[in-house]
Parts: sequence; structure tokens; C-alpha cells
Amino acid sequence: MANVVVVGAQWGDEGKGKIVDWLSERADVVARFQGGHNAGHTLVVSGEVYKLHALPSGVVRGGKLSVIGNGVVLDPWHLVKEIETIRAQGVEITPETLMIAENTPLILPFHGELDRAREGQNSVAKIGTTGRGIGPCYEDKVGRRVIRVADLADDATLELRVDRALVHHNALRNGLGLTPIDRDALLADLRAIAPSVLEYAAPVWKVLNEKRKAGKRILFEGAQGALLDIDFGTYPFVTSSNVIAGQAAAGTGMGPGAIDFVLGIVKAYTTRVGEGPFPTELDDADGQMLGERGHEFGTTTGRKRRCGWFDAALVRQTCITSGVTGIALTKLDVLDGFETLKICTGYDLDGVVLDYLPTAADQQARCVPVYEEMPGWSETTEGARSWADLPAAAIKYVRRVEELIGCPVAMLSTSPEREDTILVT
Ligand code: 2SA
Ligand code: MG
Repeated sequence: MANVVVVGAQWGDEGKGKIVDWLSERADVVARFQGGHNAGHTLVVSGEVYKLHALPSGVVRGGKLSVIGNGVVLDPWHLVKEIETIRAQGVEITPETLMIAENTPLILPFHGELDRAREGQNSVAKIGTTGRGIGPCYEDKVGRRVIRVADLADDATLELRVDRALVHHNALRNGLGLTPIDRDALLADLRAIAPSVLEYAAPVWKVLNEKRKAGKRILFEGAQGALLDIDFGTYPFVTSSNVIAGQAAAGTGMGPGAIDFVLGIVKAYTTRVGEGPFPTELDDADGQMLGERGHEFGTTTGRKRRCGWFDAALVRQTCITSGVTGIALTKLDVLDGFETLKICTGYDLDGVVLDYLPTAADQQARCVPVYEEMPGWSETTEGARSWADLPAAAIKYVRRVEELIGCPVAMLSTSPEREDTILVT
């Protein structure tokens, strides 16, 4: 395996952090290619817990190059704080170990304000966002009025960019009853933070392609999950970036041929934070149990996650849109002790069975999951390190998941500890 893309194959929180950490040991470069500090990866390394949001997981491992690609949106104040926190845990972060693409858009304080103001209106606009300003920043990127890392280096350009953004935002804020942005204060804040970001700025597209030529292995670290993809997710209840694996190329400046393997991270059941459709959601004791056992609270906002049975139809779909080569199945142990397990294989839409979730919102709302049942197991699978450690019913469940999603299991993760991983060869 040379260059691997890791993507969440559900709605995020599939346990990507641990898998990325596991793979990063075998990589030379770890690159983020979308999202921002709405991501939250928890890494446990020798008992030490690291919570990363903006920084690639590679930073906690020595001798790796960590890269923030142009597909990411970056809050410079958050970045500086996160670097300080991780440094305080004894990790070295220098311009040799961290690079930020010069064309990365910056999340500014008014993006977060706008995000929260829209969410707070309790209106039809509510998405259940993380409130980090992710959506408004991507809007500005596409609207050609965002401020990018490279703009911080020249004061005249910075002023021009700020003015361009303010024309739009002040009009918008006026409509929302927000006070106009203080131009001088914003410019002063940007000038003050600029050196701390520019220190890491680099032509990432060039560096990465040179690394590839030199035979270095690149790990592309996805955030969120494919069902939150701006195009293929449950729109409009999605994040504002492309999350699917193809974005790894566009979000770093590499050609699609640079990707050798796509690893989809799949949780053995389903969770979702925020609003939007969730066909297999459980409101009963089973859902409660999944949430408690799985510690289903968000890393980023601490919100309680909605829980439900495994939805094979949705994962089959995301394996296709991301071109997943193999999956890593996580949190199987959370299913320990359930007498019966249900798997959604498709949907009944007005009497017709579909093997995918239709795009139209009204049809999604009418879709009734079609389930098949499997016997559970009473033994513990937590910490299992080989197939032999797994009860027969658990192996059957894994095999059935593979069959239904049409994609092989490449790895099985049985606890947050990186050693508790079964490699399927
Ligand atoms: P936003 O803030 O604009 O991106 O919110 C839009 C929707 O996207 C959801 N969202 C997430 N859902 C689950 N996990 C997220 N991040 C993970 C975490 C990190 C991960 O642990 O926090 O697994 O990569 C995440 N980020 C955004 C959000 O709930 C809205 O529904
Ligand atoms: Mg997470």
C-alpha cells in the first residue's frame, strides 16, 4: 500500500483517528484535504490522549510531515491554540513537521458568528452545524472573496481582500441584525496572527508531488463522513465540503492517480450528530444502549449522537462514491451482548424495495428500512487481536456486512488502543 486515503463511510465519528494513527506509522506524510476544526480526532498513544481538530494526526508521531491542504478551511486563532495545547503534551511542531498550503482559505471570526446566528434563528435554515464557521468560509471561497494564507504576507493585498469580504458580509449582517465588522480591528488581528501561520506556509501541491516522486508514502486523512458530503450526502443536512475520497486529490493538488488505496472507515452500527434523515435511528432502549456503550458524544461539540442499527444500503452507496478498496470496521465490541442484531439492507419506498437511499427529500422521508436479523453474541470482543479471539456469531456478522456492502473488510478495530486491531489479509 503506497498512498492511502482514509474516509469516513457514514456520518463521521467512525473511529478514523485511531486508524489514521495506526496507518501514519507506515506513512511519511499525513495530509488533511477537506473540512476544518469541525473534525475531532481522538488519538490514544501509550495511554496519552490527544484531541486533534485542525492538525493532521501525523503530528503526534515523530519524523512525519503533516500537511494542511488547500481543501481545508483554517481558523488561524484556533490553529495557534491547538499547536500550543499539543506542544504542551510534549509534541514537537516545527515548519519541518507541519506545512500549510498557501491557498488555504481562512475562517475569520465573522464566519463563526454567521454560522451561529443562522443556527440560532431556529428557522428552516437549521442544520445542526458545529458552529465553527465552516459553511460560511466555504461560501466565501466559492464566492471568490475569502482571505487565503498567502494573503497574510502582503499588507496591501490583505486590505484589499478584507474590503472585498466586508462589502458582502456587512450587507448580510445588516439583514441578520448583526453589528457591522470593525475593519481596523480585524486587520490588526490578522496582522498579529499572520507570522504564526506564515511560518508553516508552503506550496503544498509542489512539495507533495515531489515527495511522491521520491517514493514517499502519503496518507490522506479525511474528516467527517461521506454521508455529509456536499454533493452526495443527505443535503442540505451536510457539511460544506466534498468529503468523498476524490477530494483527496483536489484538496491537496495531486492528480487522482496518486491514490493507490481508499480505506473506508465503518462503524459496526450507525450514528449521526445534527439534523437530517437517519433511516435506522433507534429511539428505544437499544439506541440508548448503543450510545452508552459506544460513548457516543461528539469530540468537537460534546453533543449526544443519534444512534441506530447498521445501514448496509448507505455504506454500499458510500463505498461506491468514494471508490473504497477495503473497509476498517470499528467498535464491533459495542454490539457485544445484544441478543439480536438488525442490519438494514435497503428501503421500502411506497411498496418498492430500493437498494440505495433516493436523493429526493420527500422520498427519503417515506423510505422504511428493510431489516434482516442476525443472532448476537454474549462473549466480549473488546480488545480482540485475531479472528480466533472472536465468537463465531461476530465473525458471521462481519462477513455479512462485507457481503451486503460489496466491499471487503481490510481491518477490524476492537478498542481505542491501536494494538487492538485485526489485519485481514
Ligand atoms: P458543519 O459545522 O457546517 O460542518 O456542520 C454541518 C453538518 O456536519 C456535521 N458534522 C459532523 N458530524 C459528525 N462528526 C463531525 N466531526 C467529527 C467529530 C470528526 C470526524 O468527532 O466531531 O469524525 O471527522 C462533524 N463535523 C460536522 C454537523 O453535525 C452537521 O450536521
Ligand atoms: Mg470524530
